[in-house]
Amino acid sequence: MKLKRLYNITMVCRLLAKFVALLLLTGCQSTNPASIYVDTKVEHQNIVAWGAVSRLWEFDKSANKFNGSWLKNRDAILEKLIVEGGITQLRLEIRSGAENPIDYWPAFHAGKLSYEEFKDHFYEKINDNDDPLHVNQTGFQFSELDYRIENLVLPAMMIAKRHGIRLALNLNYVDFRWTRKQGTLSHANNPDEYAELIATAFAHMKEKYGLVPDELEVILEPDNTADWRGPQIGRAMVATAKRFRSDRVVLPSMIAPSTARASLALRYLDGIATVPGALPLVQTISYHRYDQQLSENTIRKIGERGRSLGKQTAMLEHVEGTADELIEDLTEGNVSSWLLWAIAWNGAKDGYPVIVDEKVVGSPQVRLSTVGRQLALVFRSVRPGDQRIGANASNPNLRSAAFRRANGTLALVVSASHNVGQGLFGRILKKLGPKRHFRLTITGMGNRQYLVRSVDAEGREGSCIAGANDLIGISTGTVMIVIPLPVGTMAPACNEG
Ligand SMILES: [Ca+2]
Ligand SMILES: [Ca+2]
Repeated sequence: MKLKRLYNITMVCRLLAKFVALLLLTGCQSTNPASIYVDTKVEHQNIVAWGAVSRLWEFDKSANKFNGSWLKNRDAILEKLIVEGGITQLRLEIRSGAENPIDYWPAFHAGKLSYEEFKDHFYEKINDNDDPLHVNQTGFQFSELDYRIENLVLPAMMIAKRHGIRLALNLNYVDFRWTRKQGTLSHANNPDEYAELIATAFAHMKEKYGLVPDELEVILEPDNTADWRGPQIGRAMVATAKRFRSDRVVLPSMIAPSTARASLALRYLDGIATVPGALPLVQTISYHRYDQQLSENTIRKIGERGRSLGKQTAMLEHVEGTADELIEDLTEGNVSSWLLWAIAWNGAKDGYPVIVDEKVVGSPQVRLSTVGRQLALVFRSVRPGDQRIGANASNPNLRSAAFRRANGTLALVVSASHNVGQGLFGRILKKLGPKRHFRLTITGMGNRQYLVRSVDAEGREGSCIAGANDLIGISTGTVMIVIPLPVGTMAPACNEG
């Protein structure tokens, strides 16, 4: 009882503190201009990829069946995602149930199997035979993988190529514990069997499409699986490296541990490190952002570990991700790659960068959502190979990240956040909290003029020109990018003096 009372008091105090924070947010208007200093002498990570997952709304959960209605708008969606949205990599998933003598995809695709019935077999693993070194081709099913390659990956690569963009590919193994049927084989506890499945999938993709994934994300969200923990991941990586070597196949970059909760990533990495030879195989330390309460400290520690081990880091999934989070991951987590999750939805949906609007029959509108446009400011201006450099903001509500780009020019990303903490209350405050208006000056980028492009919380786009010492305005929820002014650019001056 006493404990409960104490808990209640703590909760009341917390709520009061948040109420005070809200009052402060309401009452305070920033009067003193903030400043952001770009430090070109400080050099950080190189960018590797901005990603999305190769899926649309083929799994129609509400109608409980396959839905191919996105196919007619597919090219417009992919063009929007890659050319306007700035995506440079697709994640292609292979589920553990691909090792199964029965191919359930054709029946689901033909409408003869419901989504729920199909889903039952997602992670139903049945061994092809009792020898991981001898592949029984009839024991592996790649028809769903082929469908995604033919209908999403290859068309996306063609569109990207047409625009001079190289689209990278990440193959990601998935083995969730959510479904009832788990089969009779554990890839987690039989590393050579895992290696056989991955090697067989790679060989299949190479042979049928000439496609070689750039990266292997070893296991998606091991904390959401029955058997995958750090040591299992480590053993699977060592077995895969050995298998690829003996098959004389080039080993892709390996990414792990991709925990759903960022706060578990380093514990899983420690588990991987207990397996001899495993840690050197981890090229990128990855995490997702599905923690109930996620502190900046958690992200910072991942960044620090990456630095101390000389490895890249990556934030590879958060459906509700924002540009503000992206900047936190880039600066605190030092990430080289970042992924929201979805591509598009038939109508507006939180977290989906592309919206397909079919309200006008026969004339579908395909456009970027607000979050899609805010992220695109970063994704299109900062490309793979570009390097993050130093940037410091004098106000903690202004997040910033600066980059030196391939052509030698700089780019500075700024986001104005409520900075009201994490959790449900923080999210509500971020959504409903009153707007604050900041004024800022930028120094360190050189003494010249800049183009300032912005997308505010409501999705309104702005574009103006600022000199090195001019005051620039930014409101909470707005993301902006500051780049050297291309010659001949026409835009109004940023008048905030
Ligand atoms: Ca097998
Ligand atoms: Ca076998």
